[in-house]
Amino acid sequence: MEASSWFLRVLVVVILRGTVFLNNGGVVEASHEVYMEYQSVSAVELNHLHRTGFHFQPKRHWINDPNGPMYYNGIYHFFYQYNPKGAVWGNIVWAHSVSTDLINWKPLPPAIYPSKPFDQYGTWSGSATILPGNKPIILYTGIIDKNNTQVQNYAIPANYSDPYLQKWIKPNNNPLVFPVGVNKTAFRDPTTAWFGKDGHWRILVGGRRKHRGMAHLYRSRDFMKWTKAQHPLHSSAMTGMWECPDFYPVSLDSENGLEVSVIEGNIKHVLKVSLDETRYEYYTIGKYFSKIDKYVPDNTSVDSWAGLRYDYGNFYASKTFFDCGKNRRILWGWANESDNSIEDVKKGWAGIQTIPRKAWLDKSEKQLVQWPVEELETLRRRKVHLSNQKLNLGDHVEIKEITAAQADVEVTFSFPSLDKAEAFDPSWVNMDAQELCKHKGSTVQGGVGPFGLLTLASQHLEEYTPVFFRVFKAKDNHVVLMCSDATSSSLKKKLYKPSFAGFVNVDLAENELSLRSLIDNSVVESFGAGGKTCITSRVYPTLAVFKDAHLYVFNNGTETVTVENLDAWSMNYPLMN
Ligand SMILES: *[C@@H]1O[C@H](CO)[C@@H](O)[C@H](O)[C@H]1NC(C)=O
Ligand SMILES: *[C@@H]1O[C@H](CO)[C@@H](O)[C@H](O)[C@H]1NC(C)=O
Ligand SMILES: *[C@@H]1O[C@H](CO)[C@@H](O)[C@H](O)[C@H]1NC(C)=O
Ligand SMILES: *[C@@H]1O[C@H](CO)[C@@H](O)[C@H](O)[C@H]1NC(C)=O
Ligand SMILES: *[C@@H]1O[C@H](CO)[C@@H](O)[C@H](O)[C@H]1NC(C)=O
Ligand SMILES: *[C@H]1O[C@@H](CO)[C@H](O)[C@@H](O)[C@@H]1NC(C)=O
Repeated sequence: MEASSWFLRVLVVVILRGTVFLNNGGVVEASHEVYMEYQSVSAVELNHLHRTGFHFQPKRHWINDPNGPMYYNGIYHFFYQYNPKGAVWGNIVWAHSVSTDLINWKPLPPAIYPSKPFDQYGTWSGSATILPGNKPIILYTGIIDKNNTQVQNYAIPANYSDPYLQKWIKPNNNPLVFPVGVNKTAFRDPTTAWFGKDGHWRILVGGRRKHRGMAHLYRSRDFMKWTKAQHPLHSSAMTGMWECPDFYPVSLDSENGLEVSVIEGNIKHVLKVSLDETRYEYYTIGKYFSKIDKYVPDNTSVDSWAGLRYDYGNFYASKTFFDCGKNRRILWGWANESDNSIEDVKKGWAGIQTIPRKAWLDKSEKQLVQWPVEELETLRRRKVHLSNQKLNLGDHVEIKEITAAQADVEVTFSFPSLDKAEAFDPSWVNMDAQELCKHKGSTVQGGVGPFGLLTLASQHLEEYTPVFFRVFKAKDNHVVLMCSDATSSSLKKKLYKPSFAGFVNVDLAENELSLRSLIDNSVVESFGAGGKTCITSRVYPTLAVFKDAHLYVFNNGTETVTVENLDAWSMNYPLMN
């Protein structure tokens, strides 16, 4: 991904001796900034203030998309877009780390970097496929000229017996796919391949035709000679460039994951795309008609920028893989910074990966459910427990004796009834959740809610990132809003502080709502109602740091809320690159 975004179009911001000149160079379609001057400014000293403790990060510099995650001979491989020379986007290579538990990571030399005519201007995102005979192969996007022309290449391990697959070869019959009959600067991010009954492999490549986003489909018998299908697997009007498509089956019978070539049986399919224009992703649940190679979203899935999202916060360019070791599908996503590039250069690093999540189909069959991989729990240390704690209007109760800046919190709230729920104004129907949360923040008193956690809070609440629910009564049902609101997260002024939010499609018959938050210095990653709605916020407190960070449960609704159960743990540091 990241093609035209970072290169040709857009704002070119040139920084010279501390002076910022804005030079609007051409068609502005999105606002990604290319900091030419900083692309190769190596970090000298690292600022540890907001570095995360247990999220995936390299030692220094810029990272973006997760690439080619896979499980091979007992080892998890994780690749990612990385600038080895600086803390802003540029000089991108495929950095490589390995793990046996998805939590502790050992760094290896970059696996793929520009070196051949078919990738000399860039080695961008892609995916791994394990071919028959247990042979991994990577497909990735190469940039072949200054005009940003995109082709699809492959790489294979130099030595299949090397347990870490450290060295990768890019054979000379690359590229495998030229951009013929497609927009050549909007043609990237090949998926993992699946195998059809007709003996052909299939991959998707993200693209666009004018303003229609699409997943181009290619077929091959031998994985080397690829033919473009006449029609894309799927497309959607007015969505712009589709980056990082991901397409996989989900089981209707179990939470177990499925290998991507399972195309029949009691299953549905998921198609996820990353929208370059909004910098958000959405997915649909639907049916894959394998004989005609068409994907049709269910009529319960919204197929546009307003569709379901894995995560309603800083989360992009995600990718899943099937972990055959534990029979689960695992989701990785990139969480970018919310400060600016000048701050990133100063701190010497930018970007993290969210905690890998297990993903499966919800019982409603209308959405996915996500949960942090169980291995994360090995980092839990000191634990505090709270139960049966009543919270009246305006109460906030501190959860003490854990490291509140680096914690894992699971809590269940209950309320006696929904009678006091605020009315859902019919005019809000067209408002998105984030807009609603902006108006109905944690300090706007309600009926049932707002209640939840105040994370990364300073002692006197000069700073706090509230993660909370609010229940509304609509004409025929209740509407549950979940917010992760960065508005008051930092005393620093020039930061991106969005009121991220999503609706939670949950049955309130039990009068209960649960929440889990992974709090890690500059990130709060939250899972509402057992993982039905997830939100990641990047925040940079100035007071609520290290030992001075606090954690509270709170209620600001007129209905009394009870903390039925709360478990919170201090989180340890894993081995991190
Ligand atoms: C790049 O595009 C320009 C303008 O369309 C064209 O003149 C030039 O030949 C192209 N260069 C390459 C390497 O394709
Ligand atoms: C391949 O890796 C194995 C295991 O590390 C090693 O024993 C062998 O020497 C390697 N082969 C070559 C050609 O490097
Ligand atoms: C091709 O893609 C580029 C990059 O996204 C875009 O600027 C251009 O408008 C596209 N061309 C057409 C004809 O859609
Ligand atoms: C949606 O599809 C289901 C079957 O897949 C059908 O029973 C239902 O009537 C459809 N609903 C609408 C509104 O089209
Ligand atoms: C609850 O709302 C009041 C009134 O808006 C506000 O002053 C207070 O800070 C809120 N409490 C919390 C814990 O957010
Ligand atoms: C992350 O950073 C914020 C603030 O600069 C931007 O608004 C987002 O568009 C950006 N997200 C991605 C995926 O690049």
